[in-house]
Amino acid sequence: MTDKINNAYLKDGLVTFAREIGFDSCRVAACSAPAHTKEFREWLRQGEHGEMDYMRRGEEKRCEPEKILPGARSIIVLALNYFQGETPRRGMATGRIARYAWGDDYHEVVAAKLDKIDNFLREFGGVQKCYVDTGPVLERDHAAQAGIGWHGKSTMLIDPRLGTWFFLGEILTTLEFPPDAPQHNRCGTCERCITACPTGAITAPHRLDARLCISYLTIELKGAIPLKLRPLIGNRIFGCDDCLDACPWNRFAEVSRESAFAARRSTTAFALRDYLRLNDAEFRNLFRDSPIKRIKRRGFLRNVCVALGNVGDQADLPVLEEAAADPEPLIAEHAQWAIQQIRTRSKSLNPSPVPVHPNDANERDLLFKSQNCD
Ligand code: B12
Ligand code: SF4
Ligand code: SF4
Repeated sequence: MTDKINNAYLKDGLVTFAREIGFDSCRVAACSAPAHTKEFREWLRQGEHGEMDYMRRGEEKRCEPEKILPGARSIIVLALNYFQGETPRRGMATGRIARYAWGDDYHEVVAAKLDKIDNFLREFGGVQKCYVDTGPVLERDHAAQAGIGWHGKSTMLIDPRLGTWFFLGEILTTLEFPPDAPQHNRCGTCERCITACPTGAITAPHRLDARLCISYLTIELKGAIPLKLRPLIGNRIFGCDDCLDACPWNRFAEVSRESAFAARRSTTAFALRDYLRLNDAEFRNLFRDSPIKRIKRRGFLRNVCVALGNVGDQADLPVLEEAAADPEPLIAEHAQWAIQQIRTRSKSLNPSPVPVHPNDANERDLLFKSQNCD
């Protein structure tokens, strides 16, 4: 009894401390099996994780968090806003990078903050394990259980204040804190995310086939991007935000307090063809401490070639010809494809521009009015 009272006090201290070090939300769930293990296992059985083998390898631990930290009693879930507002639209030739990658790599930013909480709890005898997208944890299930937000139909977790623009971090701890209540689902009859997806990757509410998702294709997939999906990628070169941009709950989003996520010029204002000129050292230098460095020059230039194939013109051909002779076969093949696309387009009497999805603020507001969210 005394322990429970003490831990209720400690929880207040924890939440205050989390806020002080920059987190936007800190809530607690009991350490128990996630609510959607059945759906997760089915997703794996259907192969919808594609080449993300780590998802399959961690199956048992994801379904039973006690296997990660024996004696764990609570899961502390933290949310960190990364929204940066709008950047000026610079046209198709700039390429689009998902907002989460505009600034520094969140893995490092969030992990450093989680370490501080770990140290804080150690003083009270807690043993902890911290994760931010780095371990076998079904993060969104625990976050929903703790009431950080609700499961959107896009599979994104939504907080009514932050929208979808936040990262999650978890701390499994042997300390037992009073759990928080879940939030009720406020998607209502809305299905904006499902219709906004350029590739049909959200195959049903709460179900995403990663093999079709542009985020997967441009970040997780290591090899060639399937030919039939290339035209659907448009000018996206790292990740995708279409189902997030479409979500009416994002109209409430406020700019993050975290300066590490401030947009860099290299992620919001570079011409596609300038990226194509980067050698390996320049690439590493340009994307130091950015999540983009993870896919290396070969993955990034592969994506840039696809984007140029979709939106480029004759002026891009010289730099694409150089890329077509790149010693890295992956880049060379995608550059050849892009050249072919541009030549076919310029021969055509009526070149059709790549469709862009309606995601600017005005249009979103208009659409929100016609939705029945909540
Ligand atoms: C693998 C992965 C991906 C894959 C697959 C995504 C997916 N939907 O599965 C790819 C590469 C496509 C991807 C893309 C993105 N990702 Co990602 N990804 C992950 C990762 C590592 C695992 C997700 C997972 O477990 N997938 C398995 C499926 C089965 O689970 P799920 O999609 O989360 O679905 C849950 C719910 O839908 C629910 N559920 C299932 N059925 C039903 C039915 C009902 C009725 C209900 C209510 C719920 C429900 O249960 C599932 C399990 O919790 C997590 C980190 C982590 N360790 O959890 C980050 C994570 C989910 N990604 C994140 C982000 C930011 C993104 C992107 C926005 C990045 C971008 N802009 O390009 C996109 C968003 C795409 C999208 N709509 O999800 C954040 C999401 C934060 C948030 N607010 O939700 C996470 C949590 C990373 C982090 N620590 O911040 N990602
Ligand atoms: S991130 Fe893009 S491709 Fe993936 S589900 Fe959302 S809208 Fe579709
Ligand atoms: S777009 Fe609509 S259905 Fe999709 S997650 Fe947002 S509120 Fe839910």
